[in-house]
Amino acid sequence: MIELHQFPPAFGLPNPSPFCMKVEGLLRLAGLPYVTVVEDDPRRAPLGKLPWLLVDGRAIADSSVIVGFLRQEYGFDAEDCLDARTRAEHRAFIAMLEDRVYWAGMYLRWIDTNNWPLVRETFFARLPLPLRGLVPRLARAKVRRDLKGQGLGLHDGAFIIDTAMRDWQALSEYLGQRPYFGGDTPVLLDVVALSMLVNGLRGVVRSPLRDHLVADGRLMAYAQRGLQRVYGVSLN
Ligand SMILES: N[C@@H](CCC(=O)N[C@@H](CS)C(=O)NCC(=O)O)C(=O)O
Repeated sequence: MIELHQFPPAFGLPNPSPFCMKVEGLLRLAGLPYVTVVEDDPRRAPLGKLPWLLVDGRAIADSSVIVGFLRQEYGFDAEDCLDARTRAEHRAFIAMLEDRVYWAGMYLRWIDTNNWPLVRETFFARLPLPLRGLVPRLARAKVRRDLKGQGLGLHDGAFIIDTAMRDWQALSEYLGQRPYFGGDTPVLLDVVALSMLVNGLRGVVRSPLRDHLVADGRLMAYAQRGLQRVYGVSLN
């Protein structure tokens, strides 16, 4: 049996982590049975991040390693309907989403003062009282450091939001009138984009980026359609 180690659900989403949602979405598309093991502290994970899988005593950490594992172990390739050129384009969009758009989302949730109180409340309210002040402060400082290391965090909020807006605009154009990036069927890029998109819409109280996403009818319809198709839930 596959054990999926991930954060508990939050913000009315299957998961507040786009990477956890990605792996759960892939397992669902593959039709593989799995059980979820909820973890709150990523420091205990094999690579210090969630999600990871435990399969017959083997730990497989990092969503992109998991993609390769599912292909090798179960013959599941979430891109097998794509030609080589389209796979190459999707690879570039996945990198944009995971290596940049994700970090804009981290900025909005963890650093932007409009959203931080909700995030602190959601993730840390159950901590015992003496830790409830300290742990969120340390976690926020780590996100600030990580954001600087990534590079986006060296800029102000306006630049970060504008960058992510342009990225979503590019993705919306690329989707065009198709139901999914895979055409009629969701593929790997869909799972990544949907996970990132719904996390940009929920768990963020206020931001011009969220307003931009809400105003893009194509992306909103895509989010509804995809969430229902891949995760069996709707975006309330
Ligand atoms: N490259 C990893 C990224 C996973 C990741 O960034 N997970 C975040 C949650 S969305 C995490 O566990 N962060 C904890 C930390 O950095 O301390 C993957 O694809 O799985």
